[in-house]
Formats: sequence, structure tokens, C-alpha cells
Amino acid sequence: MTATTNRPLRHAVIGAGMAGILAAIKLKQRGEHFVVYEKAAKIGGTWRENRYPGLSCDVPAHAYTYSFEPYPEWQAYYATGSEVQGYFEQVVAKYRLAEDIRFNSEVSALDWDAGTSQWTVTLADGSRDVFDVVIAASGVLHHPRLPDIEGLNSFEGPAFHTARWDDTAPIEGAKVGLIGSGSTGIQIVTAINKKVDKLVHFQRSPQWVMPVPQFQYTEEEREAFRRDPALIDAIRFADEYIGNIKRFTDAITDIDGPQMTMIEDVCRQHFESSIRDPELKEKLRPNYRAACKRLIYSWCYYEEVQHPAVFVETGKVARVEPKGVRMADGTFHELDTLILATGFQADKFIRPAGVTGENGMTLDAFWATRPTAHYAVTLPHFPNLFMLNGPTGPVGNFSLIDIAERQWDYIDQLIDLLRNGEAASVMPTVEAHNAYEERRIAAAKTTIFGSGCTSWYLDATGVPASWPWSYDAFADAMAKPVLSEYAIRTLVAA
Ligand code: NA7
Repeated sequence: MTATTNRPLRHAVIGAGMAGILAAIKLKQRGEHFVVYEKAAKIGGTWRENRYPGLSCDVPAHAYTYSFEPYPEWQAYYATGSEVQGYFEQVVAKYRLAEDIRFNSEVSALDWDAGTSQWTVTLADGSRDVFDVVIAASGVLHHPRLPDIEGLNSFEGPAFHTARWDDTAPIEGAKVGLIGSGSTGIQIVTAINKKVDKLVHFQRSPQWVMPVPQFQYTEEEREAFRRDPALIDAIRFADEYIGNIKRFTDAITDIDGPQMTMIEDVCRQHFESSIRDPELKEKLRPNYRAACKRLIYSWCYYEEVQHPAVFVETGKVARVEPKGVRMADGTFHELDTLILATGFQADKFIRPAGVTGENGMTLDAFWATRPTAHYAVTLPHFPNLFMLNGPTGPVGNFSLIDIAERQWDYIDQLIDLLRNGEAASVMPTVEAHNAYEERRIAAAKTTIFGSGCTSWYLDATGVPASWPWSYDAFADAMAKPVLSEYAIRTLVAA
């Protein structure tokens, strides 16, 4: 499909995080009209909201970049969160996107008008505008999930979710409680263990840990990257890295195959050879298969958790009291600060914005059982609405930038139908989408994510909410939309 751009379109992009910035660059390069609505005062999405100590991106830095914007300045193989935020800020500056972003502008409603084939976008302040296309790039992990623990509000010291980090909270020389042992909780352990007087890590489930290398790039290496971008490509497109991604997705989908056996062996050996104290070892021994929950990629967790200031508490929390946490067996942990690394409501996506599509269909109604989108990108009943990193997309230990770029290629081809005047609106048919979901759900149940653990990868019914096939299958699906799966309304008919 080649666009002749004979119909000027107005695009609304929701969110100025990694995916929204991508959409904005692509639309700007085409010279099309677009507005990016961002609820906060800054760009960056999850990298803006998360500032906790130890935050790093668990995808190698040179692979966590836009394919068209390599970055010679990365300080280390795995970048810190603030460096990643800095990367996105300099990309936004380079493409002069600030002028296209409306900050402090939360979208509260999207309403489809079948008569004009347009979306009305309503902001929280009541203002409205009308667009032909909406790109929902509102992220996945940004609505904190607070634990339902009795007495949480009674705690006298600072108690806060990791995505709402309190810089004034006592950490240095303090007694700190940390609830949650996902990627966030584990990174925090490694960052504050040597600063605190005591760190009580309340761990409901232990984690499998994949040992990974971490090293700093020297100034000489960065200078070489600046002079010769091929050196960066040699890292990010290396067979070793790309091969690892493919092997990882193969492992997720072929859970008794050789790739998964290899992952399990590496994690088990790392565990067996790293923990010295037998009691701690039993506390940290997972009772589910490696990669069922998102694997922890760490170069230092097992060492850092053995620091004498850290106590891993695996008992049942009874309640939070004004001065600390009371366990079900009566044990009391006196604390100055309580950190909640309890994850995110991963099923919200663009919500709580109210989205109303054709014939009054709402997103809440369409997603009553589980959030879903056709090939993770488009939705029946909601024409000209496209999602980046939407539900049922690939998740795992790889770069979501790559995923979003491939999704953009798919979306762009559908928007071409609108640009070149072939269509007034485009959305998947209910039949095509239902067939996709049926196949996806059947396959998802057989992936490692469905092998018997809890995680944010599962939907409310316990089915993995992700892409259940290989990386290559995803790349193939995104290369070209199957137009017979789409209801394409022409301008005349509209
Ligand atoms: P995760 O991975 O969802 O982890 C949340 C952790 O919090 C996990 O260990 C949970 O235990 C624990 N949790 C949640 N609620 C409670 C209660 N009520 N009591 C005790 N423990 C609880 O979130 P993260 O922020 O670590 O990481 C999210 C993603 O961000 C990560 O995967 C990367 O993609 C980046 P559970 O395992 O449910 O027993």
C-alpha cells in the first residue's frame, strides 16, 4: 500500500512515553497534523514515573533504543532509569516534539461519531477536539497496585508505592520495610541494602534470577560509537542478542523444548551456587518454573540479598501498625519507612478514559472479560483507534521499543487506507477478532506464563494476556495487515 496522502488527516496520540514519542516522530516525518496528549508535565511515561533507587532497564541499553536513533552515550550495558529518561528527552528535543505535545492534558473520553467517521477527544478540563485517527500509546504499567493489607494507612512513617518515590523518606541508617519481590523490589534490595540499618524484605513469592553481565562502557568506547554507528549496530543487531530474543520466545512457547531447559538450567545453577545460608536458600527457592513470572535479570541480587542488613521475611503479614508490620505469628518488625513494590494494574491500558465506539459500544463493555485487541493493535467496534503496546502483545525479557516499532509499521499501513482515500474508517471484524482471540487463548494457556504461578502477565481469568507465539510469527503478522480481516468503510458509504 502506498499512500498518496490525498486526504489530510488529524491524529491524536495519547501518551508521550516511549510509544507515543515513536508515533509522534513518524507522523511528524510525514508532515501530518497530530497532537500528543500527555497527562503529566513531562515526557517519559514509565521512565518518568519510576525513580526508585536501583532502577535500571533489564534490556541491554543499545537494544532499548529506537532503531533509527542509536545512542552512543550509554554509560553501561544495562542503563539506569534516569539515563533511559534522558535518552527519550534528547530524542524529543532532536525532533522538536515539545511543540506538538500538550502537557498536563489527561484524556478523559473518546467518542466515535459514525456520521463523520471521527473521534471526539475530551480532556479532563472539559475541552474537546476532533480527530480522524486516535493512537493509544498510554502504556501498560502505570496505575500502581496497592496491597490490600489491614492498617496500611495507620503507618506513622512514610509508606509509598515505588512509582511514587518519596525522596524525603528515611533510608540511610533507617529500618526499612519493602513489600514485593518483582523486578522492582529486587532492584531496590540491591540498591539500598548497604545504606539501611535494616531492610526487611517481605517476600510473598521468591523469584528465578537469570545472571546477566553488567559492565560500564569507557569514554574511548563511546567515542568509537559516536564515530562509527556500525559498532552500535554490531551490539544491538548482533546474532547473539537477536538470537537470544528468538530463543527466549521459543522457550516461552515450547515449554518442554531445549531452549526452556537451558533457561531453567542456568537459573537453577545460579541459584544453587550463589546462596550460602541454607535457611535463606530455602526462602529464595521458587516452587514454579523459571520464566513463569517475568524473569529477574540481575548481575548482583543473590550477592546483595546476603548482606547482613537484609532479612527476607516469608511469613504471612497480618497487618500494618503505626510503628511497623505485624506478622501472623505475632512477630513485629519495627520500621521507619515502608516501600510498596507491589506492581501495577496491568489491565487498564487507556482506561480510566471512557471510550465509546460504534453503536454505543464502550471499552469497559468490550473488555468485560479481559482486555483484548486484534493482533494487539486494533479493536472491533472502535474504528480508526490503534494501540501501541496494547493488550495481547508480546511481553517478556526483550525490548518493547522493537515491538512498538513493528506495531507502528502495521498501523501505518492501515492508516494509509485513510490517507489515500480508500477508506473513511477501518477496524477488524468481530468474526476475525474472535477467531484470533480463540487461537490466542488456546495457545496462551500452553505458554510458560500459564504453567502455574501468579503474575501480571495473567488476565483476571488466569489466562496469559500476551502474544503466545514466536517472535518471528509476531514479526510476520506485523509486516502486513490481512485486509480481509477488516471492515473497511469507504468515504462514499460513510
Ligand atoms: P510485579 O512484577 O507485579 O511484582 C509485584 C510484587 O509484589 C510481587 O512480588 C507480588 O507477589 C508482590 N505483592 C503484590 N501484592 C502483594 C501483597 N498484597 N502482599 C505481598 N506481596 C504482594 O511488579 P514490579 O513493579 O516488580 O514489576 C513490574 C514490571 O515492571 C516488571 O515485570 C518489569 O516489566 C518492569 P506475588 O508474586 O504476587 O506473590
